[in-house]
Amino acid sequence: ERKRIEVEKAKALVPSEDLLNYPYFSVACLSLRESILDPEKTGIIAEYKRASPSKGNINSTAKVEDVVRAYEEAGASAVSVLTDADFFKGNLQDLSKAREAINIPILRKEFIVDKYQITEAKAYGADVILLIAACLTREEVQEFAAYAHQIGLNVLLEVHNEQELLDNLFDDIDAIGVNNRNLKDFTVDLQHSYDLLDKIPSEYIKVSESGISDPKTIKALKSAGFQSFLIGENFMRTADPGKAIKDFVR
Ligand code: IGP
Repeated sequence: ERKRIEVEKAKALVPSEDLLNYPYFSVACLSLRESILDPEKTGIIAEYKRASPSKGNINSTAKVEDVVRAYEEAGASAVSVLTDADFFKGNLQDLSKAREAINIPILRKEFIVDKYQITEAKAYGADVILLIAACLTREEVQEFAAYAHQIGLNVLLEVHNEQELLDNLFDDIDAIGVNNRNLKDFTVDLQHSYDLLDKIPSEYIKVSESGISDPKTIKALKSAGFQSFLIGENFMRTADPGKAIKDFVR
């Protein structure tokens, strides 16, 4: 896979022992659970996303530090920063820029296939990593989640169907996100969230991901039992994503 080649190149450039000496590596992470359950906040995980494979360019001008600051001001519980370059035009510097700008948890949104990327996430200032069940074996999910916890990171597991969910209910997972978007054909259906909701054990924070474009949808998801909502494109496709989230939560 292209991601594995990319990771081998990164390792050759910066060995993982070096990442352990990066300043952010020794900074304690913020708790995703606490921030999502904070009644002063909205439960929204707001995403900084320049482009996507399904939509192409979404926003190539808004600066990461400005956008995440506005997200925080509007009451986002956390922000998500894409670091994948090929599909999403993101990078690791965006993660560090976000870290300098805000004080709420930051999710490194990435296709994680190697422990090295978890060390890297922490070294560049992330508080949370994403593990996508569809990209990993259950042994990998278990091992990666344990390692993330060991170095202080929070873990969000992403699932798209019941099998992926039931296969991966490990202790070292903090939150479970149901991706409403099918990663193979990019179709979006909120019904995935409703179908899986009751199968998520209560100890996990429940997140509904993708395709949310309306405050009414959040209301409905919330009363059904979701505590958190991952939203990117709806904010990023406007000229001013910071204004978009403020209008959305008003
Ligand atoms: C955000 P949207 O439809 O609001 O832009 O979706 C987020 O859920 C989406 O970017 C996402 C994603 C992913 C991206 C969910 N899972 C995995 C890359 C990889």
